[in-house]
Amino acid sequence: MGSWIRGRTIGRGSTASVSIATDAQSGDVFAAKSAKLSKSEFLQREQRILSSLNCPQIVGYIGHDETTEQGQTLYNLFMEYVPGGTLTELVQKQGGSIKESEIRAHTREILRGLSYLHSRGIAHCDIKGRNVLIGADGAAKIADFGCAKWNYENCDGMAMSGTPAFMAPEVAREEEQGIKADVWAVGCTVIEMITGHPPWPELEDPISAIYKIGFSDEVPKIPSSISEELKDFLGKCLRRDGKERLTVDQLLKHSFLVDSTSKNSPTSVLDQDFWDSFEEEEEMERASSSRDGENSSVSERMRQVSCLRAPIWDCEENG
Ligand code: 3AM
Repeated sequence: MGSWIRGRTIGRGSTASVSIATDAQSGDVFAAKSAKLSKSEFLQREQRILSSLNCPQIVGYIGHDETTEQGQTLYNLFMEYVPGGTLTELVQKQGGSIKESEIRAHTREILRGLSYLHSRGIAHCDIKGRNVLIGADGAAKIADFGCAKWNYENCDGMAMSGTPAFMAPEVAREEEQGIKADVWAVGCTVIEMITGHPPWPELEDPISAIYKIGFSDEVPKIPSSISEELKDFLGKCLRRDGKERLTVDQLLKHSFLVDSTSKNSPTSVLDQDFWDSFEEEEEMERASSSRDGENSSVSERMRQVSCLRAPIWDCEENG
């Protein structure tokens, strides 16, 4: 990477921030995600994963470097700049719900990106509206690989990560986090496109969310205002038993995505979005340094969760 100029910041987390950047020679615009070198372990992981990918439905990798700015050494990851904001913002701008034809298109794009990832043995582990960017052509691209994992990766000592409201039951129980959990999160993201909010709006905080998701026998409420095909599609993502969930390739053949006739546009608006943001990088750092071992009881797990997550609920997740 040659010389480049940092422009305005478009997102900020506790360890990484994203700015617009311009190539000094060509004038090309791209996005730079930067962290202090000493805190860049997760950004460097993201670089290793993103640099191995090339798919229109995944934010494009450009390169990386290190710079010294205001006396600090920074690690910078360069990506294509995706100008249309996040899927969450798109839904909010349209009043908290988008048409089924749009849900169909974006769900298809997300699943195509995931199909590419999963075929390479990679699970994203944090699919949600805020991690889906909208390109100049209106199509969705998956971003933020800060939590992604290779399936064969030994996860011992590596905390489960992601955003509570989008966590699959097996992730909430800290049993496993793989490609099946991405399918659950696709279901949650579809709920976000229908209602303008993550699933489980009735739960008041991340601890009760994790407890209910992990240890009850419930699934997120499926809005009644949607087409039968979309209800069926959601039902096939949101199976508590990961083995019963369809794969992304099976979902791509589901009648909701194949059938292009337009369906009713839902309007229900639910009222809670406190967990929309979540600082997973900091959480992963804290979690991996303070976990007590594999055989925690439920109450012990809840204690850990409350210790680990309480200080960061209010953080804006931008990492
Ligand atoms: O802070 P929010 O969630 O609104 O949209 C991304 C996110 O916005 C944006 O930076 C914020 C922190 O991740 N972002 C990330 N990567 C981007 C990219 N490649 C990007 N915006 C444009 N292009």
